Amino acid sequence: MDLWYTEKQTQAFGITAKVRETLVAKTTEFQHLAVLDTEEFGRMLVLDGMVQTTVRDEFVYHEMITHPAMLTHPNPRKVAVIGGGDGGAIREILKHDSVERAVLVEIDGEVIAASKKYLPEISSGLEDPRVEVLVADGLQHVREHKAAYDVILVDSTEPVGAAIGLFSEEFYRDLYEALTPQGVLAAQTESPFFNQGIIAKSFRGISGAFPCTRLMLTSIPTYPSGLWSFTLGSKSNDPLTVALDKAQVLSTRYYSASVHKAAFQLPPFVESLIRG
Ligand code: AG3
Repeated sequence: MDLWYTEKQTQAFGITAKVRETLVAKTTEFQHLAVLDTEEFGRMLVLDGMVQTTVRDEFVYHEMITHPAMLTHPNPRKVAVIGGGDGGAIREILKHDSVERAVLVEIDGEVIAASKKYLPEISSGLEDPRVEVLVADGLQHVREHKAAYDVILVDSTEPVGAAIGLFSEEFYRDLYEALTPQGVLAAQTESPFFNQGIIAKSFRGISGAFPCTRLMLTSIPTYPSGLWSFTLGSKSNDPLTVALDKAQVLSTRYYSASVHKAAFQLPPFVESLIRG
């Protein structure tokens, strides 16, 4: 029997993957959680019906949410990931020798457990001694930590359910306060085809809190429309002009110094979303 999984990315458009096996399908305290083994993209983590990551294309997202922000800081020692329970961003953070402590603040412990069990290639970094895993509310954690982190990555789901607050102006101001003087924020900010309002609003919110705000684009085949954005907020260094020598020593498959520079070049229809 053929089994196919469809994510309805909008009311009228979706993505469909042929499924070899359903490894997990359950409702946690916070959301519906599934891990599917798909034929084309390998194992896939799905939360509330939305594809979060797949073994085959996760490197693009996790490298791009992590390295541009990490290289924008001259010496990132303490780093936090808000959300990101699959551990992919943590794995990338640990590639930077300067890192002494990486804190994962994930609200749903079952996402961490399922990722450890079924997505070892993505979650492996969670066992590293530099990593502290907290099953906690990221909003509260950020509010309660002042000048505590050099880099914070907001590796959230879409702004629905528990993640709504992670796209608010108040949260962006709290992130600013939680960062050290040269601190850098990177947040995933959705698709310029399907989520234009979110890009505009998060860019406005981050610009309201940070002196330097930059939008980046990346191609991620399993995400809505395949074109995805991240927004960086930086307290003192501009991600566009920062030195990228350290990019050479990172072992990456998508990120490089030239990809870093290219990612900030925006087509006019995307530029117009943030210059309104
Ligand atoms: N977080 C962003 C996924 C959003 C995808 N949206 C969707 N499929 N409708 C990914 C977390 C990976 N660590």
